[in-house]
Amino acid sequence: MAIERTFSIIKPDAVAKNVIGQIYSRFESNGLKIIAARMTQLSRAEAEQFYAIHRERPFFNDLVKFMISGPVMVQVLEGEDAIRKNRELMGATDPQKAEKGTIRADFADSIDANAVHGSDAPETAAVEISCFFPTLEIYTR
Ligand code: RTP
Ligand code: MG
Repeated sequence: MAIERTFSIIKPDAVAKNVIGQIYSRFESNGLKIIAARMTQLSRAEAEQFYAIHRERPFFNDLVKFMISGPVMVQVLEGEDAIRKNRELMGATDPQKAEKGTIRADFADSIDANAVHGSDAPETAAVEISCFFPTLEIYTR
C-alpha cells in the first residue's frame, strides 16, 4: 500500500470543545503522521473556495458560516492509505450515522457541526494541501 498524504481540518466546533489533542491522538495511534499543522481562522472567501464544489447545494451558506465561526486547525497527515484511513477514522458525514468510536460519533453534534474535514480523493488532497501549505512548511523529517 502506498504512502499518501491527505489534508485535514479540525473544524470550529471541535476546536471550541478543546479536543484538538484527542483528535490528534487518534491520527497518531492509527499510523497517520502530522507533517504540517497550523491554527487559522478562515475568511469567507477561503471557505467558499474550499467548499466550492457544494456551491449550488442548499446547505452551502450555513456550511460557510459555520466554517468561519471560529479558529480551525489545518494539517497534513501522512501514512499508508492515508486518505481512506482518515475518512474511516472520521466516520460518516452525519454523526448520527457515524460508526461508534469514530471522531464524528464521539465529538460531533450535527451534520453541520461535524468536527473534522478530510480529503476524499488523491486529486482533492493534492489541491487542498497546496492551498494551505507551501512545500517548505511540510516536514518529512
Ligand atoms: P467534509 O468535506 O467536511 O470532510 O465532509 P464530507 O466529505 O463528509 O461531506 P461533504 O459531502 O463533502 O459535505 C461537506 C460538508 O457539508 C455539510 N453537509 N450538510 N445538510 C446536508 O445534507 C449536508 N450535507 C453535507 C457537512 O457539514 C459536510 O461536512
Ligand atoms: Mg467532503
